[in-house]
Amino acid sequence: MNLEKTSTASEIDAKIIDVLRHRVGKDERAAKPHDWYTATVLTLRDAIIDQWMESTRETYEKGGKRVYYLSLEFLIGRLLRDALSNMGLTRDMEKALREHGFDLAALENLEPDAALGNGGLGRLAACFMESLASLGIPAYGYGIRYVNGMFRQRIDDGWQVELPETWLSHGNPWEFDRRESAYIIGFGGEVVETGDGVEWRPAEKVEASAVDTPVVGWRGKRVNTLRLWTAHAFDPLRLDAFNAGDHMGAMAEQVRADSLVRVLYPADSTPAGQELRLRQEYFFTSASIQDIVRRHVQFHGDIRTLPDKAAIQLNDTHPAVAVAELMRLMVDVHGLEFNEAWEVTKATVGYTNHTLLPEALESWPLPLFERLLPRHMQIVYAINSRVLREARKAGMDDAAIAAISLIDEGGERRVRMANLAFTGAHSVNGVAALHTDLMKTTVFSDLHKLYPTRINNKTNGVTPRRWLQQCNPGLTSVLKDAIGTAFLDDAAKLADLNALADDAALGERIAEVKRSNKIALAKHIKELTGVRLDPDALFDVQIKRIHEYKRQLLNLVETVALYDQIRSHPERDWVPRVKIFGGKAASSYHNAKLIIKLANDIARRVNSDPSVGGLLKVVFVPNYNVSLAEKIIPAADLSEQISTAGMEASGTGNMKFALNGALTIGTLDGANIEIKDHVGDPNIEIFGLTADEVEDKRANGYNPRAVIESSRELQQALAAIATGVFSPDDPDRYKGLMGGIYDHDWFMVAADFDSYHAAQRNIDRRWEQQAAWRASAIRNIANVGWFSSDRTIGEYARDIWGV
Ligand code: 4GP
Repeated sequence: MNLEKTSTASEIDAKIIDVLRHRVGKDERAAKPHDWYTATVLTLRDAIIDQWMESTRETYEKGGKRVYYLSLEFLIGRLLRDALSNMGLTRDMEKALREHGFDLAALENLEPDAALGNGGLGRLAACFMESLASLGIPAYGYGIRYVNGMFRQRIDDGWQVELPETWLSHGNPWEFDRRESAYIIGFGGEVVETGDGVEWRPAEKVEASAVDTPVVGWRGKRVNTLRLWTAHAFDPLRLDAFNAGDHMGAMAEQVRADSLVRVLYPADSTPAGQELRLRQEYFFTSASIQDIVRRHVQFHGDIRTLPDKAAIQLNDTHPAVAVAELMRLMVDVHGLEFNEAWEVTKATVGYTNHTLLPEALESWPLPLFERLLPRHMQIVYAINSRVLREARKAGMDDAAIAAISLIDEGGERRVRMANLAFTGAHSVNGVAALHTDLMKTTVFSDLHKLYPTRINNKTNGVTPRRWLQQCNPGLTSVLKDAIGTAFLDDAAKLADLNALADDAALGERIAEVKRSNKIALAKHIKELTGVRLDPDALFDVQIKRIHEYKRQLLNLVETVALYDQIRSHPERDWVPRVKIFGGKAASSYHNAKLIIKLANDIARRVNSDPSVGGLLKVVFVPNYNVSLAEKIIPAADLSEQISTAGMEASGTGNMKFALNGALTIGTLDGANIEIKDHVGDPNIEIFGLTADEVEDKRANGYNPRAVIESSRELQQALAAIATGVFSPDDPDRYKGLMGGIYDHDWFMVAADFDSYHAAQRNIDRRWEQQAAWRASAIRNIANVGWFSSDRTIGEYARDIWGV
């Protein structure tokens, strides 16, 4: 039945009961809340499937081009609310469940948060999947179905503790196991010359099989597929060994297969960890490319027409081995000439870069790559020789050639995945204007000279369905009253709010919504941490991965300075502030973990100090994830986007906050620059060095010690932290961390401190003028419609994919 067109609450009601009985196996009386949750998802899923099949049939009939988005991360979070709302079934489902005494919101909370990603890159992939479906573009997302995904963060005595996330422990009603869609993935072995070509004979094989999740677009227009691969051993149980008493050894092959799909980011501090990561990358990439090639050959016959029917987008370099894998299949299996295959590959593949941090640019030790993927190594060499000949012909010198080479020859030889992706793609894009410019002048400068038309910009975006409509229903309804419903289908229409920015009544209503979101968040934080927050205080939020370049430390040092000032001058009219932090630190990143501990140490001290009189509260919210972001962002007044200029590729949290009416305090970095251009200077608080100034300081000598000594506030705050004011149990805990700021301060914390501190006081002054603050909040909402991922995907479709 097509629920979308014909449903009523009573039809849904009948359907749920039927599903509960026949698919969950419970009657109404015996069913537990979790059974109701499962029945709700399955009922909705049935409605989605009808659309799904229609979408698929249509694409096959039209013979249209498909987009394939390869990503090691899809940070999709919970799906129920998203799917219900996009199908237009929220009301009816609510009503049907109420008949049985269930609250939809409570059932939604039973859904585990699918944390199949780390941060921005993974969440972007999830927003893109939703926008692709909303724009009616046929697309597959390809990734790994991690059993445990991103770790769950617990805070023990202020320290991060990593635990496995068991999101699949109750099963996953969204997914379809497609055991018939399976491919063999080889590792190792040798390459042999046969009469007519070469043959790779892998020493080891595992099977990749597909698990599909439907992704439904806005208004149920189109349903696409998120296809995640899981791994199976060919010989899961060696019965002879088992019967001989080797119970563990008998299952070794299955354990090995399982380890491929166990966690996102196995710690790569050991060679075994590194090898596992490369195996994961090849595993999912090979399965995806085999699937794409199989589909193409089956329906269109000739592999040479692949670029007409398929656009493969590499989300960062994790799937970069796709270039070599596609070449391998075309040359070794489909018999194309190398040159012809190379042209087909380039015409099909696009690559998106998400970071310029040198340590994040993937490269693999050559011996490891060659041992695991001997045929791909040959292909990489063959590509390299073509590329380097072109460079030579273009008159490039040795230094440029060394930079362009797919093999890094400085020190231990390594295979550079970014160079492989760059050379094997017709399009290489950055994710914000500044980032794209920096790609051309820094890491890819020589490749850019050789292929000057390849780099292009696609500024990131976020889906307004999840990041406005669903996470902030209160605001959405006020906006509908104010400007009608057109913005629901086209976020650019939010601009109609500009005419109402100074409308006091609208400002009032939006402020009321914000206040009730803050009350809800305060309640949640109280449950999670025991800390009580005043909803009338300014909620100042920094939520994102913990990383030195994102400068949570700058925020914390400034918090300490503020704490000192409040205590020294209690008579001044301080604006009550709540400082909210959240984020995970990579398990082997020592300083990031120490920053989490520092946030918690500062929180403990400040929150229990009667002399601040409730003017300042600090809280670190544990286990930051998509669901938590959905609660925090609608409740934020101030959005902290304070990375060292030139280091944050784009940021996407910055867009979500502005869309929900928070003001940004930020540096001229990543997409902050474009946000400033859209919302206007008076509606954003910019501070600090520019990217050029940072580069200049780094190049021409920068003396942080002198800077610190000239800033009384900074000096005292650093000294307090360094001497153990916040860590009396271990006074030296932060000595090294603070020493780093004195000695080199790579991230320019000292250089930007005074400017940041002054900007924060400007924020206080603005907050005191509530009418003006509200008008600024409205102007933020009105002018960030451009940062919808629909706009971004529209640009990819037009400029890169040709769909
Ligand atoms: C992130 C970037 O750090 C962030 O600036 C950007 O908004 C996001 O990608 C999406 O483009 N990078 C990663 C990563 O998440 O793992 O490199």
